[in-house]
Amino acid sequence: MLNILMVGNGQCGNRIIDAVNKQAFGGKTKFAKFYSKQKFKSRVETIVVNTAINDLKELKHTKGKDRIHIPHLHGVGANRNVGKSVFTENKDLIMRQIEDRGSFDVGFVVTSASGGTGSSFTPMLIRELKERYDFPVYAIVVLPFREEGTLYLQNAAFCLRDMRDSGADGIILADNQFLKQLGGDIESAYNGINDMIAERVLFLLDALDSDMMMVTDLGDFKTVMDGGAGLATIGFYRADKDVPVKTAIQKALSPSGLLFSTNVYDEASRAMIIIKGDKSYLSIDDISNEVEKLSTAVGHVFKGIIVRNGEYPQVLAVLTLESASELEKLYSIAVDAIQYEREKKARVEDKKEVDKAFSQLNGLEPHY
Ligand SMILES: Nc1nc2c(ncn2[C@@H]2O[C@H](COP(=O)(O)OP(=O)(O)OP(=O)(O)O)[C@@H](O)[C@H]2O)c(=O)[nH]1
Ligand SMILES: [Mg+2]
Repeated sequence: MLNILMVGNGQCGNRIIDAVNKQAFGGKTKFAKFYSKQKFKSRVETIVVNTAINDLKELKHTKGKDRIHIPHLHGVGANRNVGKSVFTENKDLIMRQIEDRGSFDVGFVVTSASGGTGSSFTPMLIRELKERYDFPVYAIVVLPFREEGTLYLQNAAFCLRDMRDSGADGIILADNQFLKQLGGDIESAYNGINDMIAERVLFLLDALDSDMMMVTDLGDFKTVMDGGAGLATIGFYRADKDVPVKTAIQKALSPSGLLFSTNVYDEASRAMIIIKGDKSYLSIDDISNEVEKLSTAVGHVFKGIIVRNGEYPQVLAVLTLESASELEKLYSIAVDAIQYEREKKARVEDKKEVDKAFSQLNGLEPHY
């Protein structure tokens, strides 16, 4: 049995953990968390942290004891500098909550890259965890819609750099912009994306702690995550009808299955593919052929197989990336955004001229 820590920071991180709890408690209603047990084989501790009380209140499937409110009522307004100092002031409170929950084999910390709270807390929290404990810690990071504005773009760029410097054992990317294809209004797009991430995380946890026909375990996961440039993403496909396993694997690796835009055959560096389903779908030859195609392009591919009687095939692919051209594009627009903000600040400094105009009134009173 594995001991797994999952922390979600800021609104986006909180909501994704809430989606994990929703699926883990099998929760159709918000009361499921009180009556049912999480459907994990592992011991999974979920914790959500936020500076905005309203973001925490809005959660439905996460127990009250798992919600940590850092006094700073309305968030930090996308200001990562404020976020960093609020984290430092409240570090002991957060670390105590984690310490109280015993020991862990692996940790995941979830956040958006572009807000203020989660994007500043997460690299600092990972650094603390790495200093105190020796379990691997992975970040799951959500990238912004590109049209969300200059502050979010610059935050995303600096957050990812801090994340790299934090000692995180890997960064799993999910991209709102790429996943926008799901359509719908913003609220349902968020929920759809959060559910996608939650479903993949739950599948991964199941696979790391399963008696598989052919085993992949935490050790393999670590090796996969060690490959590449410290960045990774996840692909997934769940068939809802009779689909050959070969097709299911291809779909998991195609853009419609991935959380981040990449051509896996060009950019992936190592991979782990886990196939779950009824025995009738698990032809070793078909699976091996498909996996071989990927390993020819990528190098090493771990494969795992889980038998689930009566289930259509499901495929999860964890892929570390050697390069990420989509991220390079994001950085180039982020640099423009940073320059834009800097120039604006300079212009505002000039506007201090306005103060000079007002100062002409010094010592004068209105006369009527
Ligand atoms: N996928 C997804 N993205 C979200 C969600 N909520 C917010 N985001 C994205 O997250 C970014 C904003 O970050 P938040 O997580 O809201 O910010 P925060 O960490 O709470 O920080 P502050 O509110 O600034 O204190 C934007 O890019 C949003 O598009 C969500 O539920 N799902
Ligand atoms: Mg917030």
